[in-house]
Parts: sequence; C-alpha cells; structure tokens
Amino acid sequence: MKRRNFIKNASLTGIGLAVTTNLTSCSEKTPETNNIIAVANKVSLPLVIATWNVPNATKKAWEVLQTEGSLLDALEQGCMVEEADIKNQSVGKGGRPDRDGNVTLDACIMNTKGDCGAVVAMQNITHAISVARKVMEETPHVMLAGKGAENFAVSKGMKRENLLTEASKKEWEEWLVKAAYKPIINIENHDTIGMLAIDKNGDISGACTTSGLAYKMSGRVGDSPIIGSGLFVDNEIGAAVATGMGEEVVKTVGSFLVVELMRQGKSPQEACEEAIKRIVNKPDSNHENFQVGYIAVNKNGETGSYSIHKDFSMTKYQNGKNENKQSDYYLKQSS
Ligand code: SD4
Repeated sequence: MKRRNFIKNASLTGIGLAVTTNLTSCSEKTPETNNIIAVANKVSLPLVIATWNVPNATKKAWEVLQTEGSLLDALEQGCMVEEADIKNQSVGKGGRPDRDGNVTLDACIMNTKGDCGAVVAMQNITHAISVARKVMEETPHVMLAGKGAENFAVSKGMKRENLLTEASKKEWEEWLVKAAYKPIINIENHDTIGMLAIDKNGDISGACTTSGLAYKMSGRVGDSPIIGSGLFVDNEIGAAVATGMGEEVVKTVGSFLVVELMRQGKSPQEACEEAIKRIVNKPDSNHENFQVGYIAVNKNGETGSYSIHKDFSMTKYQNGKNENKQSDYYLKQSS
C-alpha cells in the first residue's frame, strides 16, 4: 500500500498512526523501500476544545478524562460548569430570556458510536446537557422538547429552578422598551459552549449547550441541539461544533459539513474555513450582520477554528494547561 493511502486508511479506520495512547511518534514500513519512516505526530491526549473563552469548563473536562472518567462524563461536567455560572448569560441558569421573558435551553450530546440525545426549548432545569445525555441513554428517542423535556428531567430527579436571574431580567426589561430583535455580534462571548473531547485512546465525543439567541421568539430553536448543525461527531474522522447565528448554521448543516470535509481530506482548519465560506457565499448573504464560528478536531488530534467576524476564540486544554486562541476570520480579508 502506498504510504499516503496507508495514512489515509489508518486515520479513517481509527487504527495506528495518530490515535494510540499519548502518541508521540510511530512508524510504518513501506513496501517500496522497506524503510522505517518515522511519522512524527506530537499530539498529547486527552485533549479538550471548546468555543469561546471557557477555561474552567475545559479544565474540568480534561481533569475528568485524566482521572479515568468517560468522555461523556467529561463533556457533561465541563458543560455543567458554564450552565451553573449565572454570570454567563448565554447558557443555563442566568441565560438571557426569549422576548416573553422565559429562559429556554437547547442542548445535545453525541458519543463515539454516533448515538445522540437532545433537548430543545426546555425551561426551569439548569443542566440541559445532563438531560440531553439522559435522553440518549435512558429513552428510545433522540430529542425531547419543551414541557416533555422538563417533565422527563424532573422524573430523573432534577430540580425545577427559576433560571431568570435579576441581571438578565433587568436587561430584558430594558430591551422591551424598543423590543427590536437585532442579535448583537459576539454577545455570547465567553458563554455558550460547544465542547469536543478526545480521550487517551483517541476516541471522540462532543456536546453543546445554550440558552440560544437573546430575545428570540417564543418557541424558537437554534442550531445547538440539532445533530449535524450545532454538533456532529464521527469517531472515525473527527468532530465539529458551531456557535453564533443558529439559523445560518442550520441552513448549511454546518457541523456535519465540517466533518464531511475532513473525511475528504481537509484539515480541521480548512474544513471550518470552507463551511464558513458556504454561509457567506450564499446568494443575498448578509453575513456582515451576524456571527458564526466553528471549531473542529480530527482523529489525529489536530484542531481548527474559524468565524465570519473577529473576536471568536477557542479554548484548548492539553498537557495540563489551557490556551485561549483567537480564531482567524473571514472578514479579515476586507478589513
Ligand atoms: C443559537 N447558536 O441558538 C446558538 C447561539 C449561540 O453563542 O451559539 N450563541 O443560535
């Protein structure tokens, strides 16, 4: 087998090259030369990445993986950090409400086998990610909505809580004066969380949780809980997660697109860039007025992130430390 094909096949089937435990390097014999070729691949696992600047969440997830917790435990507990933080106004408790003053949460989770669970437009339960996981693991369904999701959560022992904090209520009351629906670019900065993790065996899973766009219509659901749009994982290839204007992500099935582009051989960075271009190149795209950002990881542990506007960032936790990296962005070309 030609070396290039060997590498491709190896990464597609999840064997060998890049995914063995804490890989630092490995080698192969080529039939042509019978030489040993060192394939340097300095990826240290486990690895956790997340949208925006969420160091506490990535740290928590990484620590769970380090202490032999499962990928899903790591993702759930990492996301729960943000859901519980009332200073974060785009996720969980303290999230900005819809235009009627109700905080409604969307979340989903996807495992190594391609199983998934989601909740949409759920109220009064802080940890939407935990409910999404229970939908996946404890029901025959993939998605529960509204009251059904809330009642299911309560039946599993979760507490009903008022998610509208004084701070979010005050902002909403100020918004009501003009009541103009104009999502502000990057207002979700530091908040909404899409998280992807690779464990020490090279297996990949992902999660996403949000209160969605502030002052949305009652009943509006974004991309975040929609498998393929807000999140997609293929353990043979890689994973991607989205943030920003969910409607635009849904229209291009963004996260699935990123993973499929990686399947075709693009790096995570190239795949994120191509998926953003699909959005901005649409006829009558008004991308000057909205933000979308993607982060992605492939089976080799390479990562990428890209957005339309500046100031999107990715937090990466690896080797026991956090790094928050500003993403490259489409409109840089015209700035
Ligand atoms: C949505 N994509 O509901 C979400 C919002 C978001 O960072 O990601 N904010 O459209």
